[in-house]
Amino acid sequence: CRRFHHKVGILGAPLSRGQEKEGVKMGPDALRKSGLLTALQTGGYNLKDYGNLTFEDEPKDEPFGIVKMPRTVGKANAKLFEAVKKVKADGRLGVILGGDHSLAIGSISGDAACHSNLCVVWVDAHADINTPNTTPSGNLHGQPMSFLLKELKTEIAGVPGFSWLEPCLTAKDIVYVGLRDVDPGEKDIIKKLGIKFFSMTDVNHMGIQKVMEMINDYLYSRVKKPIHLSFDIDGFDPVLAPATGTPAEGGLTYEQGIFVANEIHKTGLLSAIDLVEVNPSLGKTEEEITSTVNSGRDIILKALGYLTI
Ligand code: 5AB
Ligand code: MN
Ligand code: MN
Ligand code: MN
Repeated sequence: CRRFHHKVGILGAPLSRGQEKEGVKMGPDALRKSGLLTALQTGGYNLKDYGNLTFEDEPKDEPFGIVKMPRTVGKANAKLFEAVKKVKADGRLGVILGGDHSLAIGSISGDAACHSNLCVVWVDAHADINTPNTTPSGNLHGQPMSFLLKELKTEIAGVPGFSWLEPCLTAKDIVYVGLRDVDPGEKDIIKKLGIKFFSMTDVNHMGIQKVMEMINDYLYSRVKKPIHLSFDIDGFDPVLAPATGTPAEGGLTYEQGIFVANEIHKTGLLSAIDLVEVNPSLGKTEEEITSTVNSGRDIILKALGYLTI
């Protein structure tokens, strides 16, 4: 595992059972068709396309409490975990195209298997830190963070499909950007664990530049740590990225999102990026789909330093 590389590995992860809307499994191909790979090739990146993983529904996948499709989501994440480990073992920066955000369980675990000191920047309208006990919806795309945190290990004990998983992060390794739709149970957890976050209110008050400076100081300025960027497209404002399952008003502008990605590129520490929750079938017009997909594509390109001088 090397820290600095312009070797990139693209991996499609059309997970969809972490939520209930049709179409999010088309995310990877929509991002591919946006010209992502050709841009990187012309940009001189050493690119390897690992293709799209395939996932199957587990038979008789009864809910665990109210948690839906646990075995299906667990097994898909185990597969993704192995695939991301392989990309990292090949010495490549991982680009994981989603798919719903439950894929962060496998993606971040796979990245952390290569980098024990991994830190995570999570850009999202939502905190995705519900536990099987606090989830209001039962959807696993609202819970990945609770499966990744060592502090919450007892909360996820016994969820079928996840016996392969060992939590790899601690609360101080993560920072949120863009929060604006956080459930009461999630607020309690964030407070109790002292997780660093910058809500949209914070972004609006201090500006995205100050936010990124503070993230830099907090996460990686003292000790250089590899960064996993988990970017939920609903971190963007729905005006820009409407084709997603759980849009929330008052999100990041295009320029703010691109600024975040560029700041992370500039650290030279990016290890992998997830681009999740793009759902082309939820665009009401062609323009809504294109705007959503191209915004996601541009985040990836900017995080990789494409066209950056
Ligand atoms: B996303 C909600 N908090 O748990 C829940 O899009 C929404 O990956 C989760 O951020 C949204 O169901 C999940 C109400
Ligand atoms: Mn979200
Ligand atoms: Mn999310
Ligand atoms: Mn570079």
